[in-house]
Amino acid sequence: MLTRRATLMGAVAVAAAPLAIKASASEEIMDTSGAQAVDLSTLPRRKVKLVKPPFVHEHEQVAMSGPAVIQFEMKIIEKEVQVADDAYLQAMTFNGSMPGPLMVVHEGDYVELTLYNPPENMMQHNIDFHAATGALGGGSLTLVNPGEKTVLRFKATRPGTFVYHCAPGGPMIPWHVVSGMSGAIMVLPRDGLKDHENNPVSYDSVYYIGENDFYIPKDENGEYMRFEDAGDSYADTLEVMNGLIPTHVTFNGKVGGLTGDNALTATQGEKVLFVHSQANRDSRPHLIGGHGDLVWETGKFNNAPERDLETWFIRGGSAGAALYEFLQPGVYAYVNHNLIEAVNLGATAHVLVEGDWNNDLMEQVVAPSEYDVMHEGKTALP
Ligand SMILES: [Cu+2]
Repeated sequence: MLTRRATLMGAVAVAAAPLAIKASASEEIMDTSGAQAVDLSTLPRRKVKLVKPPFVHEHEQVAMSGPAVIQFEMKIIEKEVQVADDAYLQAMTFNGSMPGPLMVVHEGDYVELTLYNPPENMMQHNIDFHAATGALGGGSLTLVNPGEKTVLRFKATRPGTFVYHCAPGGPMIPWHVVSGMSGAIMVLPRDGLKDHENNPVSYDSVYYIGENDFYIPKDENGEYMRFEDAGDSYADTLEVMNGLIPTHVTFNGKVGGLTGDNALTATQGEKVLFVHSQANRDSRPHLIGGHGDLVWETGKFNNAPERDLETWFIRGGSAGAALYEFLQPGVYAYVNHNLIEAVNLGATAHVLVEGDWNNDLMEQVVAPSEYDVMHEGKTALP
């Protein structure tokens, strides 16, 4: 029988052969068996089924009862995913989606996650919750080999939006993250969100936009390479990763993941909360034709939201939240306002908004038309 550590290194060797992967501190398995037991038997327990982003499971904005143990399940799925018309990724995912699902709880609740690593997977995985305290965010208590499951419980002590991601140690950490293994949790204050003056504020709907940067290698003909499995893709992918220039920057796991048939929808007057996460790289969301009415740029609800933002900054390894009431109908583009990333690399979503045009906010006074070049336009220049 192999020791756990031996199994761990074995799995890494299979995954990354022929590269030698050095053990790092983050691969230590934490022993908490001597700790005093806690009794949560009096707390209610609630099972919540996670849904695929950009959608978010049903939840109360203001908690109607006291703290509970909220039980979630996630399955790690390794599979090839088409991330653009001409590009495929050997993806590693939480629940099969990139990003993984958004979990919503309230401050003071206990998050209890059962994490499955099915036997058909090749890699070891774990989960590091930025919302959690200790043991590398749970990473050193959740390392699961293929065929194993683990249950982690942590207390959600800080309200806000937080990233979670896989972090199985050493160079496996960035690789698993840029292979798709990240998501977010939203810990709401028990009495709900507050505006800049500490007045209660609510949203009519919420979308979770997970941004991913991918590093897909090209062959000698300039075509994106496809691989047998994740292990097969590692060496070539690492070379692109270490150049720090992504080949794709996507919302919802693929170029066009939230446009066309997959576009988001809203109606005039609807207040939409956009939760935006990026586990690895900085981003700068911007809603073209709209604003962030209230923006928790760093995503932490104990801090007052900023108002009227044109663009906000999501630090790599964080999740932020922006609330906007749509005032005009039409197609809005929600982009990463590095416009190269938005237009050429994929970081664009569309929001289709129904309603009646408000000429007071904007009016097309003269439609584009030819003008009299001899007589018009003279006063435009100084
Ligand atoms: Cu992983």
